[in-house]
Amino acid sequence: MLDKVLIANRGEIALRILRACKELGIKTVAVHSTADRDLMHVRLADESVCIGPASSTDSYLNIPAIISAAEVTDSEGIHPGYGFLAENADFAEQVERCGFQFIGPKADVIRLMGDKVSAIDAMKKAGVPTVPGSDGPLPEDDPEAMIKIGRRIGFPVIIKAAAGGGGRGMRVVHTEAHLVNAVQVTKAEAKAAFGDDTVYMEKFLQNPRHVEIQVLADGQGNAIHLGDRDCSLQRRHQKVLEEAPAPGIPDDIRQAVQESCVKACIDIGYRGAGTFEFLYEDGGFYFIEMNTRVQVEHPVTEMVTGVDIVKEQLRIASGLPLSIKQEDIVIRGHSFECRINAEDSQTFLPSPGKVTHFHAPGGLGVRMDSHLYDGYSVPPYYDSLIGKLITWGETREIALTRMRNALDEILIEGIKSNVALQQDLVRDHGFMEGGINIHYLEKKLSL
Ligand code: MV4
Repeated sequence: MLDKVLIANRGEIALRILRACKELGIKTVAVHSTADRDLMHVRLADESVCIGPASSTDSYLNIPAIISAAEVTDSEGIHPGYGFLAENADFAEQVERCGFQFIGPKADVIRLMGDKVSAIDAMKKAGVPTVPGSDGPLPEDDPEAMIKIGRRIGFPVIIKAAAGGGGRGMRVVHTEAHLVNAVQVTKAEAKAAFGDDTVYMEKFLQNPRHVEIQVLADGQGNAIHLGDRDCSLQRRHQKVLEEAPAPGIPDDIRQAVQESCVKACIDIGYRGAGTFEFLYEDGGFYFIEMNTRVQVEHPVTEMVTGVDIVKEQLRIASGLPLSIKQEDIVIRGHSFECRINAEDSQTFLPSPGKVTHFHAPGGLGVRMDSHLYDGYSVPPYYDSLIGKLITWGETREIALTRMRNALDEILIEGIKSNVALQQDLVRDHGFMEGGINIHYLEKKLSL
């Protein structure tokens, strides 16, 4: 097992990683910005190093500072969490070149999945179902060829930047007449945002759900899936409320796509925890992207499988084989996660400041992953996630009832939060029924 791990992140996920390390007897190093001295995991870590000023660019994205901190503390591994450098292939490469274990896949696999065109190509080859599309980058300066591809796919289509992902750098095109200009604009935006103007085309699915599949692979020939999650309830590409399993998907369709993901893990030589993102529409799964990191919503999968995903990441990075086999994975019950943000429930504007009082809900089937404590000040420099409230129940109804009650029990004083929005969502009849699509929340909010 790794002896000492540096946690290259902050907030709730840094605390989550610290807890997993402690359970495995791994020593911990917290790195933090000057604005984050008072973070809960910094207090609890065996050692801590200040790596720079408040701005993420100078601290949590500062590769030399993080690697130096690993060096001076004699850390063996680096856990990137999510966001920041988690899917930065250059970071993973430098970490390993400097002799540390990157807790995630190999740099070339991160790079392969970071380029959405090569990711889709690899998935097609592995038998993962993909969206009908251009099967590669769109040809340069060839309007004729472009229109031909558009006609074959059928309008509406969507133009996406190969270097994009997570909703950045895409544009929907409804008719042939707008295609060439839309491609030109998307390319220019992609060049400016990512330094790469490669774009590709897909059929635009109008009312899909966002369903993703969690996998674990040890890089020693073993790969398993931990079932699926539905993350359709989102606003501006920010997930708000997630659940596992995705409700109302036929067993045969679910099983086929899950097995295709496991095969893809073997084919690409995957190592670590990963997520296959799909659009699900009219009984069909369509791969769009793969995330090569632990995700914010991983707890709902942990609740229905009993598998500690972060501990598995640490085991895998230590060179150990997966601790569980596919046959051991049984999806039991149902789980929800409400993201708790320091923001105004109506305007969605961030609300940093001092938390004068915090009370986390509890009880059977209730979990709160949060770094908050009485007197903690939420800094204004980072994302506004201050916690995740997770519930489990034998049935979807019980898990949802527990969520309603837990949300009513939460106490966050001194700053604004989105608890009121979550309280509304868990009583929304469309959501309660299950199977809402990616447009549901934005439509509800515009009413
Ligand atoms: C799509 C799509 C419809 N058709 N691709 C947005 C985020 C990025 N991961 C992919 N996204 C989409 N790709 C095709 N071919 C609709 C979206 C999309 C979306 C996807 C998942 C969750 C929320 C979304 C909100 C708007 C658009």
